[in-house]
Amino acid sequence: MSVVELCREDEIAVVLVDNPPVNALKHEVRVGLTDAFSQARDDSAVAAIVLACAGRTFIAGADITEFDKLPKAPHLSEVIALMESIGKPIVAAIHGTALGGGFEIALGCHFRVAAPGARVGLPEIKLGLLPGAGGTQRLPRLIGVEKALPMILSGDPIPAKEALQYGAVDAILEGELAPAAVDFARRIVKEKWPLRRVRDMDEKLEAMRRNPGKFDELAATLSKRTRGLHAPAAAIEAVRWSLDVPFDDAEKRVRSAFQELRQGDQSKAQRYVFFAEREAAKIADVPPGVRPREIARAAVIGAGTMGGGIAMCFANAGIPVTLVETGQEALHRGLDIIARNYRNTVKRGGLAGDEMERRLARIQGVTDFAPVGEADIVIEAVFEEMDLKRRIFGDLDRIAKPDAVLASNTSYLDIDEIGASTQRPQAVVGMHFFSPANVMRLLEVVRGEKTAPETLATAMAVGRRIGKVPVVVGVCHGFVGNRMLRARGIEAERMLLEGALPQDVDGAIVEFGFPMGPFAMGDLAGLDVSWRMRKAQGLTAEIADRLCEAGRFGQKTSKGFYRYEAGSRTPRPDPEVEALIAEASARHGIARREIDKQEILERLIFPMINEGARILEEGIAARPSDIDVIWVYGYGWPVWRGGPMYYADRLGLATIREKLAEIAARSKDERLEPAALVTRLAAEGRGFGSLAEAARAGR
Ligand code: T1G
Ligand code: NAD
Repeated sequence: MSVVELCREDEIAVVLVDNPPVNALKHEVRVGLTDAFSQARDDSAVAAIVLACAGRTFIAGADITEFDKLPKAPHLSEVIALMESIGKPIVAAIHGTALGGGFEIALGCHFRVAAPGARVGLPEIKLGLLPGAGGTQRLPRLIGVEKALPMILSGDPIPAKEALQYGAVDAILEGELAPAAVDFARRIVKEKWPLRRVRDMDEKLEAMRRNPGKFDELAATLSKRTRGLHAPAAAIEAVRWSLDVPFDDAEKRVRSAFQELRQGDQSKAQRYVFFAEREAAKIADVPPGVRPREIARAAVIGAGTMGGGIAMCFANAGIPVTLVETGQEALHRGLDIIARNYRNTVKRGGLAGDEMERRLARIQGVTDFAPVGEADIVIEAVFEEMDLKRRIFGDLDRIAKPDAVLASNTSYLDIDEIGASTQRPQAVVGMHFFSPANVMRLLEVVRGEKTAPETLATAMAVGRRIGKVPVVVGVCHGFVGNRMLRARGIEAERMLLEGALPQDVDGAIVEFGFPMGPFAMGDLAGLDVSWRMRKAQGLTAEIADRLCEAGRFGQKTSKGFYRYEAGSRTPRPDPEVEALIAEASARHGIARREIDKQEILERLIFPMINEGARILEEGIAARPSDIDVIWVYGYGWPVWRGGPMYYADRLGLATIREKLAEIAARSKDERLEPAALVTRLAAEGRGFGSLAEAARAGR
């Protein structure tokens, strides 16, 4: 079956793309499009052409898997140039998502019609690329730079209604799209609508051409959060060319800028993360036939820091949620924080007022457990105390629906032990959200020994439905993310004793690409949270313990590893902390020394990688790429570095093994000795990536 069909509805030709699952523009599709449009051009009986797609979506872009190979002609821009040369009306009929090259080919049509639920966008920036087939030149011409540049730099699609308001689509058609699009094309022919190629539309650029300073202002505002990334700067330059470079010259420049980014390390890493995120959704031993349960209502126990955010996730996804607290005071404290968060989003223009009201109305606050009996999924987010959690799961066992999923948001505790406090451990699973829960996209789905496949599949499906990136992990202390974080934290503390200061350590990892370092992060989360946990486990952290004993819990007390001026979240070095650290070094008889950035980075990152290897050895994570997805979506690992395990492979495991041995010797910590997996793969000249290849090949 060919991936592109040409059929006729009398005088209207329909070019139909059918390349499941997302009609990606692989080489064969480009060849098929070239043939179909050429035929339609040469057939005098054809008065107009409709470009449509079979399956669940319009073209969702170029085939990303082809980017690791040499590009083959015809290139997408050549297909679009052919379309623009035909001189017969071409209508793009968009359903699902027209993304990247898919939206670019639609911009190469004279008209765009969309189904009500359709979305259009240019997400290339999320792959470390820029739109390579005219999106940077045609979209500004169609909707103006003020609208086009934010779309290109965020990479986020917009819904059909907004696209219509912007002029990115010409009509939203109800009912079956393809026949409606054919009728639309017929009207164009019958009423002789003027044919304009988007590339020839300049009127929306005039104002900014006369005042290019406005472009610089807009670009500066929009590129605030693009530190370390190459693609945003390249995309901004390309859109600037739409103002002052002739179309065809600009296209040529875009093409070479695109090729340069495509071959760059950043885009390779971001493409790796794209597929890693999709791999993470596949659970090896849960047969594809296992259906997730229908979730019509949720319940959250505890409306504290996490419970409130989790309830918002469900309300945002349109799922009614019951929020349970111990008493009215705690309940209203939780509900007030939720309402305040929504109001702030509305104030920032990120949410319409009426939509806020709808979401708030979906959250029902109670202080009695009875309503939990109506929920299909219950997520517990009370204090991190095992006895309390076991008591609550015992209550849930009696109250919750027979087929309800019972989940815990515990950060560290044993899901099997929690499950054992019920008669239905098969329904118990961990759903570990990250703070702030309504913002952070990562969700560690903790699989207990007795967690049933349906329970797991349901937790994963719910995770995707509330906009999270769910990753399955096994039961161990701290699961995957927090366990590796702890390995990093121990070495960070050691470096303070040996000579570094918090700002040195944080500075090095921020330069590497993290949004913040371990000490500023500790201050943000509250040093008392992990202090309470360390004490409960008889663990110590020399400096952090001293700070907590001095009542320095971080931002919440305006003092932690740093000091914070009133109303400011900016960490400022504090001489009191430096004195406390120097005194601790002296007490340990440690002569403080200069520790350079490279050493700091290696001692923060390599122990994490080593712990990641142990996590793979123990089967706590199914794939190295799952660990990378966890760190990119939960812990601020820079996406353009792919993740700790991907990064390790770039450096080479022989180097990692060697460095770890050095660090272990200096820190006299056998935990830092290279993990067996690191040693084996290094000896075999392999990387972590080869494990996934072996798994895929069934070896
Ligand atoms: N190329 C290759 N494979 C793709 C793909 C693509 N563009 N998009 C999806 N897949 C695979 C995916 O790996 C998965 O495979 C399956 O399809 C279903 O995807 C020239 C340079 C469209 C919103 O960035 O955002 O055009 O795991 O699980 O949740 O300027 O896929 O089943 O084996 O994500 O319903 C720009 C990427 C490319 C869009 C659907 N386009 N795709 O989401 O399904 S660059 C994108 C998505 C470009 C031009 C440039 C989403 C989706 P498998 P899925 P979904
Ligand atoms: P929190 O102290 O902010 O909130 C806990 C809430 O639970 C409180 O409001 C308390 O009143 C309520 N509660 C206690 N007993 C209850 C009961 N019997 N019934 C109903 N409500 C009850 O704590 P948090 O930071 O939201 O943490 C909650 C859980 O989430 C813990 O297990 C924690 O480890 C985990 N977690 C926390 C974070 C984080 O960054 N704070 C991140 C991930 C997971």
